[in-house]
Amino acid sequence: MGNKHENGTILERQAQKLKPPSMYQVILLNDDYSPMEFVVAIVQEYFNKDRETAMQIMLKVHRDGKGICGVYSKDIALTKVELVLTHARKAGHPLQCVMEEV
Ligand code: TYC
Repeated sequence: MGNKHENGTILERQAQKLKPPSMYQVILLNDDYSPMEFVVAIVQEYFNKDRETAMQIMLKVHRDGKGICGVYSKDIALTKVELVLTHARKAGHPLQCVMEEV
């Protein structure tokens, strides 16, 4: 009854406070030892890129020291970093993968 108006007021206050979730870039870092073909395969497998795009990202990392593989919500970005690092360590490569808030 009279609550209707109060609830409406509360919902409006909450709506004003809502912010879109932060997004995170997942970034590969260059090193001297990870094979180029291995990095291309990682970018294809975990970041859903075709071979040409994966090659371009790998070459950018190789030349510039780092490169963005994708932008994701926090939990997805964290999972991708973990999966890439686990795969790289199991394969015996020192590939580094980090996330940065956009
Ligand atoms: N620099 C590596 C080489 O010459 C290739 C490489 C590219 C490594 C990208 C890591 O994230 C990387 N074999």
